Amino acid sequence: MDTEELISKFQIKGELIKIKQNNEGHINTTFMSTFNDDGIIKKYTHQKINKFAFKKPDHVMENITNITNHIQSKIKDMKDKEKRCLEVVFTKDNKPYFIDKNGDYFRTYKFIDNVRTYQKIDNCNTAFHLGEAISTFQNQLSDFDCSSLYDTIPNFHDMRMRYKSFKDAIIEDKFNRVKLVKNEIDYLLANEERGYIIIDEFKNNKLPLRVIHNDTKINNVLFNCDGSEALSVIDLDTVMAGTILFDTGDMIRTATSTIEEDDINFQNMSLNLDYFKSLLEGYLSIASEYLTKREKELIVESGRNITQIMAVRFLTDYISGDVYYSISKENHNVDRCRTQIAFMKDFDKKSDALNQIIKELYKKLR
Ligand code: ADP
Ligand code: GN1
Ligand code: MG
Repeated sequence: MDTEELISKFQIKGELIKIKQNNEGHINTTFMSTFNDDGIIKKYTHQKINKFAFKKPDHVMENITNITNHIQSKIKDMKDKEKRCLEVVFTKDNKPYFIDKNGDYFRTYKFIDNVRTYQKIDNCNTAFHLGEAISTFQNQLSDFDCSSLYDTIPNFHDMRMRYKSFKDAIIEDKFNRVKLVKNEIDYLLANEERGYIIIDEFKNNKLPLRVIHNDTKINNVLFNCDGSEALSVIDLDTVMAGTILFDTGDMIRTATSTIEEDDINFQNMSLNLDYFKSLLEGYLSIASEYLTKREKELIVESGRNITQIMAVRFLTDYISGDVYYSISKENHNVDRCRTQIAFMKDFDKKSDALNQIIKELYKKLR
């Protein structure tokens, strides 16, 4: 079935003018369409849901329709409300997805226009707004019932499970790649125990269960065109119950890195302390109201922790033959892993400074 025919399954009026692919994400296949509806231009986002990552796309879509309805009810009186939350477009037979003859699931959202994403932050204000957007999102879902959410990827940020898969892949070494990434493997194995701090506390109920996004990387946040406001958090496939530290961690990882995740010059990777300060200022301006003492204590660690889980996941994927993340060049997953390791190393060098910054922020907020 071609793209045009797929799009025709959804409740969209008008004449199709253009289709364009978007390659920003690593998981779903995304394309945008433009329609002319009686002289009015309307745009949509269409995605093939990655069935390798999401075994039950119908659960993903049930979560997303419930979450977006919940958020929409909270923003209905706000300016630019159509830019502040994704809106699912249903099929002509009123389903949130269409299944083609191969069993693939497709969904449609209204395209949020006149916005931009960042692959990396280039000033403190943007970092502040990103932090604010993540806590706004968490806050909007703070009264959403966790138990009604499906686990769309079970054990998604479970470091123990990720290390198990990593070690299994090393033993299997299906593609004879282990010898090519010996240094990276050694570094990650040497850091294994520290990586378990957050997941173990979470499993021992020392950290509250909350509705979290689970993929708060910077290009999953839409900003207005001049970057002066972060409007919405998108990519809701992994919204599940978990610890909020997974979100703070991924936001710190992606908003404070000085180079992109897959830059081959990994030696240029470092953590920008000014962006860290602004990001946390924005985040805590809302989140300090609801975080527990222990969550606050672990925020800095969460940045290192999520970076570590990414390094482990990228390297596992490389060793397993690049089956999970989309890649566009040879060794793409190794490049990604190397930037993450470089970030962890710089993080350790700056650990005192990071703790000092957060201590001062908490003092100011008291
Ligand atoms: P993936 O899971 O593959 O990361 P995303 O849902 O994040 O897929 O979508 C990929 C990219 O498409 C986003 O980073 C964003 O640039 C763009 N995008 C997705 N949905 C919308 C939307 N409704 N409006 C505008 N841009 C969107
Ligand atoms: C994937 O879907 P995307 O590109 O926003 C991944 C995240 C990783 C990220 C690393 C469902 O995010 O967990 O942090 O790549 N999403 C999934 O860039 O695995
Ligand atoms: Mg994404």
